[in-house]
Amino acid sequence: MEFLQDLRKLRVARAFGAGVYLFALASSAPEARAEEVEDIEAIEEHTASAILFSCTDLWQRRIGSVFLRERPSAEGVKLVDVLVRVRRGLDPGHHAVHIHETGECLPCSAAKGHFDPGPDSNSSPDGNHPFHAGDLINLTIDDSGRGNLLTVTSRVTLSEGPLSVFDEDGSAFIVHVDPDTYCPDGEEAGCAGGARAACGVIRRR
Ligand SMILES: [Cu+2]
Repeated sequence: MEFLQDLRKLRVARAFGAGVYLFALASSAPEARAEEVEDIEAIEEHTASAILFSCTDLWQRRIGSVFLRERPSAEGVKLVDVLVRVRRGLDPGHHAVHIHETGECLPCSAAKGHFDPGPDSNSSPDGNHPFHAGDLINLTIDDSGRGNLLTVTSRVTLSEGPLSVFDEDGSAFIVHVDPDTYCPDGEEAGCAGGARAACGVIRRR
């Protein structure tokens, strides 16, 4: 849950301004303070978020949010932590979650297929699943209508490069009405989660 702690630090820094945050750290050792500030700079550098809006509600109400943070693994591989939080608007159970190829949610179909850059790109949701770069795992919603998904992917990056979600037309998060079966028998209509329940354009923080 280090990601959640970092997220909290970032929120504190944003809410009170870096100056106040540094003042609050005044009682800690100077090395610790320097480390905290470096942490925040690193977090600020490659973080992104998306506000999830309902695709099924006429008013397109906000139902949750997504936070993303890129960090290097011990071997220097770019990893992206993904935290999806939903507070309302979805039925209890499993829901497919993917990064879709276009940063547009009006309407939700404008997010197009699954994010899958590269020479053999195939963004067809059911046709090339679960092999897309933007494929993630199911989000589980409990009986109170809430759910959190914390996962990690090395298939996309927030920093520049061939796998960056910030390509020419951006990218969007989609949560689907149905579970992701991960299409074990190849292409089958709806195996990647069916209709779209929520959409959020990914933006740099
Ligand atoms: Cu999808």
